[in-house]
Amino acid sequence: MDTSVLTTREQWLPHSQAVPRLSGLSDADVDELLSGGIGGFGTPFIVTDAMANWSCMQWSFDWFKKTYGETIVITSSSFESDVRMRGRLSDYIDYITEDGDLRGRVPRNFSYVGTESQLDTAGAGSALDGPQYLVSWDLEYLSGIGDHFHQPYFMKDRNLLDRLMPETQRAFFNKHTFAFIGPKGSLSQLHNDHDHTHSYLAQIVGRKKLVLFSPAEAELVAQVDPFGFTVDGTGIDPQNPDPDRFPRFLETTPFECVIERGDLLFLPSGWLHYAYGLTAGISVARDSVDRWNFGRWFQSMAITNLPKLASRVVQHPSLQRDGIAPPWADRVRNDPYLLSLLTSYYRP
Ligand SMILES: O=C(O)CCC(=O)C(=O)O
Ligand SMILES: [Fe+2]
Repeated sequence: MDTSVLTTREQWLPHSQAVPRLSGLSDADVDELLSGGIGGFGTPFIVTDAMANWSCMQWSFDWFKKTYGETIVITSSSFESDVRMRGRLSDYIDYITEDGDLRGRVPRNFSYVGTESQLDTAGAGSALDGPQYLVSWDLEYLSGIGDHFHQPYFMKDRNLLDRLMPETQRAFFNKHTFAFIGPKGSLSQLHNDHDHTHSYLAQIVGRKKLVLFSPAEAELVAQVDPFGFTVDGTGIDPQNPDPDRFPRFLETTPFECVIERGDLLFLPSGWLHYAYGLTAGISVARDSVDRWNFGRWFQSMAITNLPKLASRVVQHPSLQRDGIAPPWADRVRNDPYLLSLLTSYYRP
């Protein structure tokens, strides 16, 4: 394994470490990286020799415009925002490649999703706080595009999800095969991903800054639910940490990095991440499960997702319309009794 450490003066937090930049990873290296680290939750790492032969390296803003320009996309100021906008990808690409500060500006020909009254309750201001971001763009319905990027060489034979049939994957699992296309200043607030999968974020165009925290330190930098997931919008802002809300913040060991074209950042299961576009950019993400996160992933499937699934069912418009679901069914996701019952089966 070749190692080199990023030397960057773009460090935001006084006590952070650089994410190691690695290449030529062996199976034993990966076992070490995913099993040790802070609290036994592994160590994040950047791999510099994973993407060279992937055809997504040919992607550019122009290519997306030419190939999928007419596709309708939904954008928001971050994935926590309830206020969304929709319009054509080609108009969105024009918007993110404009010069200047995009805060408060929206793409040409885009319209709000939902009604005016929804906008009022969600607070239209939140849509305009940051630039519009095509975040977690699910590529499943764009035929063939997902074939442009893969499990990296060091995960190929370890990913247990690959052993399951594609049909099974689609039916039962949350998806995590996404593209992120955003402008300078695109923001994903501090969070960790669903289902305790490992995941990678691979940079194709542009530069992106990330700040990472181990799940072992999650409670020092965010509100965390009984299953170890961050509550949306409660995390620390690494660009402006608030010592009143996070008095023990300096006890943590944050990691910081900048990823650029050809860098693949690997995030072990549960690691908290904050992502900020230093330039307009394109990234892709895919998830994985191996022996080091299988237990936590399985618990997510078997326990955490039950109330989520149940509430999706009862919120389905056809049941709502006919008044079939009883009023309590709507609350199942947040029901304290159900939650305590489920958490009693949960072993972090
Ligand atoms: O790139 C971003 O803005 C966020 C990426 C992310 O949250 C993920 O890949 O899970
Ligand atoms: Fe994420």
